[in-house]
Amino acid sequence: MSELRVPSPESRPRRIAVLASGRGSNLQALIDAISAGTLQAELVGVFSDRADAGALQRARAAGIDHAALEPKAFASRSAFDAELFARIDAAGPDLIVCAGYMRLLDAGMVDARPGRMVNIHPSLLPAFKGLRTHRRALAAGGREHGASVHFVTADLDGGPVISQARVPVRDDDDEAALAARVLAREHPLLLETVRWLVAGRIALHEHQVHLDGRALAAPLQLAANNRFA
Ligand code: NHR
Ligand code: GAR
Repeated sequence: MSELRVPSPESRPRRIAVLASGRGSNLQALIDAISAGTLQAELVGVFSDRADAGALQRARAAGIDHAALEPKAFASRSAFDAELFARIDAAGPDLIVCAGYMRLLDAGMVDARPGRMVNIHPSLLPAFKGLRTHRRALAAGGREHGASVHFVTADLDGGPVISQARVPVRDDDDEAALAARVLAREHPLLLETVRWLVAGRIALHEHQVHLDGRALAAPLQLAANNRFA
């Protein structure tokens, strides 16, 4: 058993790096909360595998360091990730947030940063790991869908789940309508989860999520008032 402790203020994850491949609305939610003073953190870099990612434009507009790496310029996935993490490490983040990052990450790089990387995934994990989650949720015919924030481990979308937000699936939903309903809950879910990480209240110990030093029995659930119930 490792000793559980509340992190000292110095070890709290104040410096955040974001990985994003797409439009960057989750990144924007972080930017807006920091500038509104409702998230005590600093964005130290935004990194992408796509030079045309909207997330990079949002970083530029907010004055945040940003970089795109071109996968085709690297001989292998591990060479790409070695350069990516060299750039990330140079920014000195305490916490790395994957927000719509669409590329598998090297297991060794992830394992070397236990408890320091989180991902927001558009499903109620462990349901619908991987891609095209909204389409698959509709095809499965369930009445509920949502989003999860989990610690990133080498096990794709299989790391310990920290928190979830649920939405109903409606009879007339298509993929776009369902994705939009989930996305509207992703932003407050990501913000509240990052707030608790920054406050040092959530941590990963021995492959389990701990809240205030105790193992969580089930993921935190985001309520309608955007607080954890
Ligand atoms: N890497 C590791 N090691 N572990 C995780 O849990 C990860 C990860 C990298 C990304 C995000 C994840 C998601 O939220 C994520 C979690 C990409 C793929 C994928 O298959 C799957 C899951 C996720 C991200 N990517 C294809 C690939 O070959 C490319 C697909 C495309 O470009 O359209 O990298 O869903
Ligand atoms: C979000 O819905 C996020 O959950 C999802 O991509 C979208 C990114 O939106 N992530 C994945 O599918 C990871 N494979 P954004 O760029 O506007 O934040």
